[in-house]
Amino acid sequence: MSRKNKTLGEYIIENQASFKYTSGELSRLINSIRLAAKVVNHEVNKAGLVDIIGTAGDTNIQGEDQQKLDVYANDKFIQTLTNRNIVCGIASEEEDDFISINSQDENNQNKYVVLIDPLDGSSNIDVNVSVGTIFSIYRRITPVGTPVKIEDFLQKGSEQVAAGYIVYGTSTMLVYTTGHGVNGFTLNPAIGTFYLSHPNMEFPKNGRIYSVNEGNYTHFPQGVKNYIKYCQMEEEDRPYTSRYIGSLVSDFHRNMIKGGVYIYPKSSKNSTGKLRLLYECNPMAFLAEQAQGKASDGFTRILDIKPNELHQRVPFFCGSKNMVEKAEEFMRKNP
Ligand code: P6P
Repeated sequence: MSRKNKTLGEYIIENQASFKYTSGELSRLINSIRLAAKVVNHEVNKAGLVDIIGTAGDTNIQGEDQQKLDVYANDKFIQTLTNRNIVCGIASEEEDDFISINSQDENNQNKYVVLIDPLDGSSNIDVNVSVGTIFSIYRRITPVGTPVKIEDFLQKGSEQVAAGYIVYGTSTMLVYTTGHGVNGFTLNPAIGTFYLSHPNMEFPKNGRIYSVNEGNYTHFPQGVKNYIKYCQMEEEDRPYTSRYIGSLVSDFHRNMIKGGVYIYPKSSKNSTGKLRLLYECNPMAFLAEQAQGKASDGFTRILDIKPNELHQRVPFFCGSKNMVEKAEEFMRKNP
């Protein structure tokens, strides 16, 4: 059991050896994400004070208004990862295509690519509700020293070497895994240091919280409707509590601590659901499984889905293992 109050830097050094095939590069990569998280956190926390709220005028590839903090967070993470010369490529939910980072340079020995959702839940920004950053890290599969290619980014989620999120909430936390469990670090803003506050985070096998946007109820598959009614029935440990923040990172984080299930299903409005496989579902699924939880599209394990394009969307059922499996049972009966 890791000692609490250890700093993130100390933790990374201590666990360096347990991470296979790294020459310290992954540690430097996590450290650069730590720096970007502190910079973005500073802006998120003062968003109400400066003219950084409001749409940046553009819309991203998802057709969503880009809030200025979206743009700022995207730029900061890309800039930090580029300046530290650690990765050979970056893909962002806010960018139409992936970005090569000097990968055409035959001397570029960097072997990791990073996929990010720089500010998830951004519609919550100007109502002062928590938002988050999600990141996902793979080793490139094309030869080092050659230009990075789309196949480096379209790997199955099971190939991730690390994944995590920053939640900018009542406190700012960085939660991540490198395949050896999930650990949470809380930022002390007074000194700008992350401390290990939540070692070995795990989803309770059961929970009594379900997170779904019930405003879309009439558009849901019958199996989801039946599962929601199951949650609401006066029976056994039910009815459950409905909690939906509109920010995946926040709902996921609460459910991991208290037990619960998050569902964003397909619907008659979104035939493949809303969440992005590469930038949201794969990293959160890796974390969920490392925290003894489960993540599927209602039928198939998320980490087994072979992506076919950067902005692919999938239905998402994620959280306490027994709750996800109960929801999957309803989906099998009424897909
Ligand atoms: P809706 C934010 O845009 C997001 O991707 C997740 O963070 C969040 O859970 C979901 O979409 C909210 O979507 O359609 O319920 O507003």
